[in-house]
Amino acid sequence: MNKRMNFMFTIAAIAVMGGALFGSTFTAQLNAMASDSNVASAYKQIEEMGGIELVMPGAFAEMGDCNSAEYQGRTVVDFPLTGVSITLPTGLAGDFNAMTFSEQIPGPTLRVTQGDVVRMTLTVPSDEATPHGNDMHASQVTAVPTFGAVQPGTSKTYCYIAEVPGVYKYHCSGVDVAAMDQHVLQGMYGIAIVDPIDGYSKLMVEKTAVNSSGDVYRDRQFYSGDALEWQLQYNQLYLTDGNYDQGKMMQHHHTLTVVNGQALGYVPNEIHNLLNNGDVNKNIFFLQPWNSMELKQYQSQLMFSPVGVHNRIFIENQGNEPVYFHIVGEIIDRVTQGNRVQSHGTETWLLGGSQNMIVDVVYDEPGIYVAVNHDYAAIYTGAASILVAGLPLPNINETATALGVVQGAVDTGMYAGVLGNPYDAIPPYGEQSIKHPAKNVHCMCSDAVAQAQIDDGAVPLWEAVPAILAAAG
Ligand SMILES: [Cu+2]
Repeated sequence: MNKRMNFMFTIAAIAVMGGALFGSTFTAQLNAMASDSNVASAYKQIEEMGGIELVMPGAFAEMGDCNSAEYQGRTVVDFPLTGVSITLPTGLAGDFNAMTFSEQIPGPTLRVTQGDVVRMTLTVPSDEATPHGNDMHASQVTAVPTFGAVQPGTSKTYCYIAEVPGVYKYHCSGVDVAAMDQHVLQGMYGIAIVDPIDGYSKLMVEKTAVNSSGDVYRDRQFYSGDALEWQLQYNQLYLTDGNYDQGKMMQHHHTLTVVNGQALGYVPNEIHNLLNNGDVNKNIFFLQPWNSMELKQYQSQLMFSPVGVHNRIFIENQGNEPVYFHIVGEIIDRVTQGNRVQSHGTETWLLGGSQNMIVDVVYDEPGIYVAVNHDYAAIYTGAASILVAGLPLPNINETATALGVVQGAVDTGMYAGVLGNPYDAIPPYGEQSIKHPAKNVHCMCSDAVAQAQIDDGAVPLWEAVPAILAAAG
C-alpha cells in the first residue's frame, strides 16, 4: 500500500468508526426523547455532544407558531407571497410555462435585520392547478409540517426569527417535496437578505502607491459600509417545447442559464445601440436577445455604477449547477458568507447549489465589466451581465448631451443618472444602502408587476426614450 492509499484508508476507518459512534449516541437520544420528562436530558446530551448543538434545535421546534413569547419586543416583518403559474418569454427558446411567487422570477426579495421576526404567508389561488409550499432557508423551524403543501384556495402562515445574517434562498417545496425540482426550476425561488444587527463592515481594498523616494509601498484604502447594492440570482432552465424537462435536468443539460430569471438580461438593447452607435440595429454586444423596446419589461438593460464607490452584490446560486462567479476586468475585493469574511482580493469564487455570498467591489477605472459564471457553457447560454462604471463611452456622452439629458449622468458619475438601473437587479433598500439615482422597469414578470414598478417610480424606457428622441426632433 503506497502512502496515499494508506492515508485514504485512515480517513475511511475514521469515518466508519465515527458513524458507529454517532449511530449509538443517536439511538440513546431517541430513547431519551420517548417521554416529555426526558426532553431536558436529551437536550443536555446533545449539548454534551458539542457541535451537534448548533444544528439540532431546529428538529425540536414546533411549526413556526406566530404567537411565541420569544417574539415580544422584536420587529415583525410581514412577507406575503402568492403561488401562481403564468406564461413568460425566454428570449431564445420561445415562451415557457413558468411557476412563480407573485408573478415574478425571482420572487420578491425579503430584507430584514438580524433578530427580526418574519411572518411568512403563502397563498395559492383557487384556480391554480397545483399546490405549492415555501421553504425559507433563513428560518430554523421544523421542515415538516412548516414547508408542506398549501392547497389551491388556501393559505398558510408561519413565523421565525431571522437569527443569522447573510443571504438565503427561499423556494417552493413542491407538493410536499414531490415535483419540487420542477417548481423551483420553472421559477419559484427568491432570496431573503438578513442584515447584520451591528451593520456591514467597512471595506478594505488592496492598493499600492509610489512615495516621493520612488519606493512602491502598500496603500490600503478603506470604504464605509454604505454601498450601492445589487442582487444577482443564478439558475437554469431545462426546457422542451416550453415545458420543464426533468430528463435534461438529470443530465445537467440546461437549455438556458438565467440571472434574475432572464438569460442575457443585462446586456445592451436597441436604446444603447442608438445612443452609442446611432442606429437601433447596430448591436454593441454580440448577444442581444432582448433587443427591442417592444419587449417592454423584458428588454435587456445595463447596470451602471460610478467609479470609486463601494458596490455590494448579494448573490445566490438558486440552481442545479455550480456558479464560478467572476467579474471580467475586476478583482473581487471581498467575499462574505453569513457574516464572516471568506476572502479578500480573489479572482473567482465558487458557489455550489443553494449557496450564497456577498461580494464587495470598487471599480477604479471607467469601463465595461462583465459578471459571469465562468463556466463557458453558462456564459454562452445566458450568464453574462454587463456593468458600465463611470462615463467611458464618448458617443453616449455626446449623444446624451445633444439630447439635453447628459446632466443626470454628469451629476451622478454614471449613466443611471439618465437611463436608470434595472429594477430587478436592486434589492430593497436597507440602512446602509446608497440609493440609485433612478430605476428603470425590468423584470421577468407579468405586466401587473411591471406596472407596480412604474407606480414605485421606475421609468419605462420604452416610453421615455422615444419621447426624448421626439422632443429632440
Ligand atoms: Cu410550487
